[in-house]
Amino acid sequence: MRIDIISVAPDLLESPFNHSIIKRAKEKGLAEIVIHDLRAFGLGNYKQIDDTQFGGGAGMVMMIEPIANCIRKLQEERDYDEIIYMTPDAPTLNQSTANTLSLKENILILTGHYKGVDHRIRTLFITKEISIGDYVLTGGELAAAVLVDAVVRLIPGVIGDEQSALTDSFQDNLLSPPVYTRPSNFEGSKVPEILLSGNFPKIEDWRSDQAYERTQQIRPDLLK
Ligand code: 6GU
Repeated sequence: MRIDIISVAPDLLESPFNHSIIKRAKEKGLAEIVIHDLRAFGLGNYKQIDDTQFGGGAGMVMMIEPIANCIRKLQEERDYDEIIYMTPDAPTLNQSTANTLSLKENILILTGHYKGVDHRIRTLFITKEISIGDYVLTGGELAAAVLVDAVVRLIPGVIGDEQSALTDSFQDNLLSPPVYTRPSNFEGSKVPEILLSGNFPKIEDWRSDQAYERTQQIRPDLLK
């Protein structure tokens, strides 16, 4: 999978993509992530990328031309399956969206700053808009890092243990059951007996029950 990201703060994206799973995915050639500095497409001597908004109001708006020029240049190289705009006023990211995106070949992600982008970018170029939750971040970079992490780890071959991505919380709309490792008794606090029983069908039943109970308690909205 190839992921291009357009950003006004490319530095913010260096570290998250050079660690652990994403780093491994890049090294194995399973994911290629390229960051593009929008400033390079800024207008005039000052490389302007934002301006005051029509109709008045506080806050700067990202201009249409630098973004349009950047997107069009990237489109000369490849066709994108999705052009995604990261913004809080959008549907919230969930596991199902991550699963769908992990099957794509080419994704372009635009990260916003300030008051956001000129709305015509959204109507003319963007095919999908994603928020990562009901709170406001300074910019879309950290949100893009969250999206890329959620997607890249699902690409077949990225996680060694294929099973583990499938048994994550949310893959079946349930939270994960509790997990334990040694010691089986820590200062009198014991691991549930069933997990030491060796009775694997019963252990699976127990895990399912726990997943359902925890979801009921912590995130009843997931059960609907
Ligand atoms: Cl995608 N961007 C920003 N700036 N804030 C957010 C967000 C995105 N998702 C939640 N908050």
